[in-house]
Amino acid sequence: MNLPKRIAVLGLGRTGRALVDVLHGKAELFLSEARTLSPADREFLEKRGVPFEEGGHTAKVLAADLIVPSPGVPPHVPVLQEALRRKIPIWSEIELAFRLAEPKKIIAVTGTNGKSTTTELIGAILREWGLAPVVAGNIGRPAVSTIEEVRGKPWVLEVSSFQLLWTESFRPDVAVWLNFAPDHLDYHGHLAAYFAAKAKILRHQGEGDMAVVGCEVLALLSPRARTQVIEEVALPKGWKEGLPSHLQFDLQAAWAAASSAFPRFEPPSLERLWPILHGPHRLEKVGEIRGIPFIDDSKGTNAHATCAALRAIPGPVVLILGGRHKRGGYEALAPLLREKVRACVLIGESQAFFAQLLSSWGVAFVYGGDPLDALRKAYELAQPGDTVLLSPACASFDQFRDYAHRGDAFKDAFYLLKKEAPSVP
Ligand code: UMA
Repeated sequence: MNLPKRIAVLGLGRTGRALVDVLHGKAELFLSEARTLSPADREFLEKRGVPFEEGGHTAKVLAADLIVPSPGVPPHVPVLQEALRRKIPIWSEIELAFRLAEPKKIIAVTGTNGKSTTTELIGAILREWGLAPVVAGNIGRPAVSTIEEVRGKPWVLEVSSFQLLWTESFRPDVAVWLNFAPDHLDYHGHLAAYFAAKAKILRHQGEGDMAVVGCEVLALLSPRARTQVIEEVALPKGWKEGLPSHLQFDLQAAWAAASSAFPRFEPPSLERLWPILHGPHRLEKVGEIRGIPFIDDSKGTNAHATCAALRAIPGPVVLILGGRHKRGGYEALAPLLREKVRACVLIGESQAFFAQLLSSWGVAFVYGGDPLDALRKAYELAQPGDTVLLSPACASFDQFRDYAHRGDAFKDAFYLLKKEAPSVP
């Protein structure tokens, strides 16, 4: 593919850096960043001879033939709106990577909940088959930084709605769309826009491709590709025994995707996938204090995920909730909170938002401070037979680098609380 002559990259996070690394010397680059750059950022750009602006996106961006915004740049920023008006092409890094790479096959995974686990499971199954897959995308490694590595190999990509939004030809051989529930309304503006962005994972597929979709997605659209419904996928013999029900769905999706992309392989032993199924920050049991289990579900960044976590826990729950909320979609939590949650401990910048919601639902709550304070309060509220659950239904960026950082901070706090527990009333 011939690259456009002048490319403007918005944002210098993981995606921006990967784009600069891959594109410098191949196009005239311009980097535009909303925050003030650190000395290390400046050095990074200067070393590569890339001109830049910081502290905001100005009209300089509009001199480009192509704009590649980082996923975190919302579509309503004025410079993108103006670029749309002027018909300057805007591609996500996924679209660009798709056009540049020559993989053997692409399996892409999206969904409101469970996409990282499913992506990792697919990667692990393909690895067991000796296919040397390259796993990238929203999972943490920009796709564009893997275009050399993936030549002739399977590409397993986690793709978010932010990345799908600015695609115009992205066509995976196998598209997995797990589920759909309100999320990221702060970014997309409204539910239909979030849905439309996600739907782009299926948009360019044809009859020769495969769509692996959950029931709730199929209820909303009919894929053009051959379709497998995740809930109907039969797991290989022996995989179901001892498998907690909340993990079954992701495994069904992963098996359907892997086996339809590469049909002639025998299923690996489930034990090989165990470390992923029991990975950190998703319903991970951290420990117990005087018989009260503490569960880290920091991956629960939206109401849909928190509902799944609450359903997976048998008894009453003290729930640690809050962070950067997504402006809506929380109504789904109301029945489960009323039924299962003894009280919530509210954390992060959304305390007032949830205080209002929970009051209107008649759910008890207290305010928590830092992780140790929040855990202390949760522990004080918990009664024998209860579980303390961190499943915040919110993004972590108000206080933490990401959900893993949040989960780790709470784990550290758990060990401190355990030390002081004898003196906790
Ligand atoms: N920035 C601007 N202008 C803006 C907004 C942000 O210049 O209007 C700048 C910020 O100042 C910052 C940079 O953009 O310097 C950050 O870009 P980014 O937020 O896109 O972050 P990256 O480091 O590039 O990480 C992104 C994804 N982040 C988001 O979607 C918010 C990562 O997903 C992904 O792993 C990475 O690309 C590699 O593909 C994270 C995520 O939270 C894990 N994803 C959401 C989710 O899973 O729910 C979608």
